[in-house]
Amino acid sequence: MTFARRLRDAFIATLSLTCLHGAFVSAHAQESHKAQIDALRKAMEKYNDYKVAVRDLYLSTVGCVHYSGEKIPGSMEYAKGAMGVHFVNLTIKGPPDPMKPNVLIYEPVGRDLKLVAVEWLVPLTADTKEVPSLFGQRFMGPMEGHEPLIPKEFHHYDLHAWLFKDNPLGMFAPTNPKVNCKGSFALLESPTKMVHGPHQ
Ligand SMILES: [Cu+2]
Repeated sequence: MTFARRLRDAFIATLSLTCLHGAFVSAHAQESHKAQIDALRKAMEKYNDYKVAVRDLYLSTVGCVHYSGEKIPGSMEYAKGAMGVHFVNLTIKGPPDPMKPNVLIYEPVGRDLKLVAVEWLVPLTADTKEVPSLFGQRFMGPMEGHEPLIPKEFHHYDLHAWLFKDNPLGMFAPTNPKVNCKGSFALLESPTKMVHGPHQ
């Protein structure tokens, strides 16, 4: 075997070991995210009764938010679908806690509300150095507040997790085409404007 060939083989062996290591690390990360998501789902189950949520200071913003799927330059891209009724807890502060989302999302079903997702809403401040992330998912944004329920000046990042209803667009997609706002006080929102944040 020539030296060049040995060198090449050694290089390939190192490369494949590195790739294997990378795959192992990401599989491991996914496993631990899965365990964490399962624990979160268990902890949030009690909020399927929205009265329990209200008593814990998750307060309803009333409107069931949905998007038409229309794309507007400079605005967030939301696939056609609903984001549901948001219950926001303003007493939860600080960096996003994977076990304590500050928003619960309900789907109106008949005269009831069913818990379908949770969300982390993180304000953009002068101290924000990087895009927040949880479970290996980067938050969306920064964007303006979602008018008319949240003032435009509330620049923020957010991440949704559809823990209790399958989302064909993915567990962390912002809208869910399987959720609907029929029969409730519905708000058709046009996508929020994107704003500038730290370098991404
Ligand atoms: Cu948002």
